[in-house]
Amino acid sequence: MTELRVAMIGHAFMGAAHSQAWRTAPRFFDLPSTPVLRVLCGRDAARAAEAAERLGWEQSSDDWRSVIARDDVDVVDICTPGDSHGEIAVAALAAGKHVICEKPLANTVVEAEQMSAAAEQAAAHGVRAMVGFTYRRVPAVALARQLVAEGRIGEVRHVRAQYLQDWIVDPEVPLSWRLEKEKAGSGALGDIGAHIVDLTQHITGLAINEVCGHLETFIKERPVAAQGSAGKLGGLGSSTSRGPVTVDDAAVFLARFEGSNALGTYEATRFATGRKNAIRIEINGSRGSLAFDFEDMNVLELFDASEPAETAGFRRILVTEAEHPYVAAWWPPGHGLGYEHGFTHQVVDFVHAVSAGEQPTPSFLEGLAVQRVLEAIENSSHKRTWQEVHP
Ligand code: SOE
Repeated sequence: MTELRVAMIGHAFMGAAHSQAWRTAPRFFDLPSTPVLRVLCGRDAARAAEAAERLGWEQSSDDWRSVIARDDVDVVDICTPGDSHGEIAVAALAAGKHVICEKPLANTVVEAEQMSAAAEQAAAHGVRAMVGFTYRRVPAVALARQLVAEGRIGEVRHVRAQYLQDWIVDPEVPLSWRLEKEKAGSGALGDIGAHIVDLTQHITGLAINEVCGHLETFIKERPVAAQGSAGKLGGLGSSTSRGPVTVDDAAVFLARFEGSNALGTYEATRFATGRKNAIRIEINGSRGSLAFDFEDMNVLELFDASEPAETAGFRRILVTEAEHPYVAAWWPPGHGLGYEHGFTHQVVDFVHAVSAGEQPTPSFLEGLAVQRVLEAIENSSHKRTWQEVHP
């Protein structure tokens, strides 16, 4: 059994999610190589050391450049804010390390293009890169994609997607990196809109080629965060001074798809009071419909229009059977999976692809495609017109 020695850069919310995935994957799945949690890296040496201890890493470092130069590291897992994804990923690929990078791939299309070009060059030498759109690996989502591909709902007419959160409804929630354009690129659009762009393209197999959108920032100034006060999403503790919010709080957009006359309607917001992490996707086709809500993530709803009208209706499929994607490795039927399992499945698929010398998905090219959609939505909002998504 070979080892796959991992270095993780960043150790906040995503770092914790990725750490549990690296630890858990080989315990529940048969893997061709065993992940080794070699080194965790963060900007502050003491905090990185504490996180390494808590999250199960052998060593810690405060210098990502020296980490990616190490001979005893095979994979670099990037869990930092978007403004450093490009620099770290390009350098890691050039150093011959496989890369997993958190979503969205980058803060701009230009950076995403550079990353995608670096990934293409690296692939020629057998070095692989993947972007972490983890919700693809929720079993109900993976099943939805299978059912669409099998033609169970026929031709797709409507793609309806919402990603609803409410963690900054309170105007006193302080500023954090997710509310800074320089660090995050955009707000709800890139953070959670990126997920529903990726998910709907993944489930339907359709590529968005035109968009019309509007972005809104409801709360334009917020308290400056007090030092060392960040909660899971950077939302606790504030000082008395205030600073500008430089990203969108919410994004709505319409979309058209290449080679299809399907209509897409999308909403990504951090202001859906009461909704915590509601990723709602409904696909209406000529022969049926599918509906998913992450707040009930073990369920996929299916409507089959060929059934007799008197008994037809949305059926709740409890996606916990061994026949369902990824589920056989876990618990008996009905016992359910959670948020963290998507990250474990991501590691499982990554390790299989890398060990087999294959391209893991989603590739950086797919990450770039999402970035192009996001940019077109921003342009549309500024210009107040439809915008093509340029390949
Ligand atoms: C914060 O909005 C966030 O953590 C996103 O950054 C993640 O991608 C999503 O999984 C949950 O919400």
